Amino acid sequence: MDGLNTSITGRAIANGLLSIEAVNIRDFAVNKHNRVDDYTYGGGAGMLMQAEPVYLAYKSVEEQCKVKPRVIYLSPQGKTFSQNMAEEFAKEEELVFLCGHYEGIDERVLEEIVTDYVSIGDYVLTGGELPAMVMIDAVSRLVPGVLHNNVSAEFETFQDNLLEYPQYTRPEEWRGKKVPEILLSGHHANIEKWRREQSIMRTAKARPDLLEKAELTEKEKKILANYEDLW
Ligand code: 4HQ
Repeated sequence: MDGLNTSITGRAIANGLLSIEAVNIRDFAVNKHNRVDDYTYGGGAGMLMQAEPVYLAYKSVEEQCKVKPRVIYLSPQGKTFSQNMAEEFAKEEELVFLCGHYEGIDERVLEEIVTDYVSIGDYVLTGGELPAMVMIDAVSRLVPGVLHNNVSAEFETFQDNLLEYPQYTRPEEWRGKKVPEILLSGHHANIEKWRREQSIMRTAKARPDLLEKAELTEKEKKILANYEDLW
């Protein structure tokens, strides 16, 4: 889980806020060549991970857990990962991510140990490690103390089913492009109003599917209807 040792998650690990351990299922192979894959019954292309090495690897992890952990299997067949799911998983003390390779894993061991089937999106990868790292990153930043400014985890994108408003830093003018005047006004109420409007407009344009779940005031709905007439 190399990529997680850098940046924000890296610091959280160094500070003892998170710990991430990887277990190699190959170490639990039940044959001489340390193989954990085999042909599929019924024929067809590709290999499958056998039940027993996966089961033994899981049991070795479970042994170290205080309570029976949730076991997340990364698979395109799972429910699509979301911010709401990240919040749910962040409440758990420990999580187990089961990462398959080849064509997947023998169904019987999945039935035995998996509690949650999760996909990170509709595309096919070679293994579950990258999806697991994506989930670990999204869950980690919700763990208290991982982000320095704990407000940002709350107010960011998706918290209200709205995309973020545009943001600017110095200089005030860059290659002829100016920072919107209102942001320099110091009028905080107006700035908040402008940002909220920007968020709503952006979401309407880029992600109308999200906007259906957002809670807009009647006034905001009217503003949006007016803008939509202008597109
Ligand atoms: N996988 N979201 C692992 C994925 C995937 C996804 C394909 C998972 C191969 C063995 N996992 N199997 N998309 O594409 O979670």
